[in-house]
Amino acid sequence: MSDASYLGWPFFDDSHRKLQAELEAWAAANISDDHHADTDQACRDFVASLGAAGWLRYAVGGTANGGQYDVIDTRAICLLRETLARHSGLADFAFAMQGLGSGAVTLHGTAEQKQRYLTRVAAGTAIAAFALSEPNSGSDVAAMSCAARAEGDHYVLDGEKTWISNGGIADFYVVFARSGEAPGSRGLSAFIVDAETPGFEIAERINVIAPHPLARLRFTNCRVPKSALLASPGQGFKVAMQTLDIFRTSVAAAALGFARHALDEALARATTRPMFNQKLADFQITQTRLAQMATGIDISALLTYRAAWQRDQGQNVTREAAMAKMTATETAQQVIDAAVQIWGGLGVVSDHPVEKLYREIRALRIYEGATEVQQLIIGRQTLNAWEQQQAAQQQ
Ligand code: COS
Repeated sequence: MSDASYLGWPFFDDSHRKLQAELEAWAAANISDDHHADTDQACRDFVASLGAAGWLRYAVGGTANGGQYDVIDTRAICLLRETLARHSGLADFAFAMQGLGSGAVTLHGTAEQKQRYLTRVAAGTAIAAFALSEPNSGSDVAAMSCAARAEGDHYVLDGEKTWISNGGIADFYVVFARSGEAPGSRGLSAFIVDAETPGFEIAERINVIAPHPLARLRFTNCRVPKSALLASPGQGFKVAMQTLDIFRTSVAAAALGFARHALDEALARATTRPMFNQKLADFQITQTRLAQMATGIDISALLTYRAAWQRDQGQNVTREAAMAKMTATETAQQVIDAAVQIWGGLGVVSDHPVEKLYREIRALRIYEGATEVQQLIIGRQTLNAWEQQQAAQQQ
């Protein structure tokens, strides 16, 4: 069992501690991180079991639509992701994508959209996906070219999306497209597209180092009713950013879960491996490495739960979420690398726990805003704050 002393931090209340304890017990009894021969099926199974056990209720907002609370509790989803990630990367993925894929519906859906989609997402009977990236527009969201033109009571979508998690198994996709109200970021809109909509197809399934359902999507004359629009036309960029503001913090939490698992593995090895008539853990060089791992984990946890707590207070967290995501994912990569080193040759054997973590962590430094995008966000916000301070002093 990993260090749980952080649960005593003032960011949490008793409901969070209870949630974490119950989830830990459930995960220990129900989650297996064995090799999954069929990743799609494993993912569907995780969604179904997380839904049946009630954990997906935390991924959506609105008690009338199956949500645990009216507003998503960011600390709860972070604790869920951290705990699930410690047990299984794919279980965490299944939970996270239900939240990210339906986040825009929670934030901006009409009562009808929420009832139709969120209820099933929370029950684990519908799988959600978030379709933002394109072959030529990943970090630069405002450059997207997938088009949505209004035609009578419909919008017609044409173009492609790529790197779409749950692509191929999702029941619906929240798709961002250029509707053209204005150039750049002010001319995008968000739509809910059901997987069976004519004109929608999976163009390609993509295999990655830590297998999970992933695809390139193609829209060809794909007609969706105007009732599928989320928020107002032209608001798509902000809808995407607001969704990412919630879930980027939870990516940090998942990285934290992976890092805690890696430290546990490293400790188990270091305290039992005989070497030069003592144990690996008796060498100061090992202790130094363990100290760096433990400190990096606490730094990540502080930033992650600061951002989560701040959002739960109703404050803007664009900067804090970026700091948490950047730090926790980069640190987890280092912690896991150190765990592999401590395990030596065994650490690179296929499907060894630390070898799996080594593959699992890599994508987190890229998706939902690469580290470089987080740096851009933090840098811009730091400069803005400085300029505002200067302007206020000059008045
Ligand atoms: N919440 C609400 N509104 C936001 C926002 C946020 N978090 N961030 C930006 N906006 C608004 C801005 O206020 C601005 O509004 P106005 O047009 O009214 O002035 C508008 O959105 C455009 O913002 P900005 O000028 O900062 O946009 P940029 O095109 O420069 O892009 C980055 C900013 C790079 C931060 C953005 O494109 C991004 O996050 N990229 C990474 C995307 C990503 O995570 N991709 C992975 C896909 S999910 S796996």
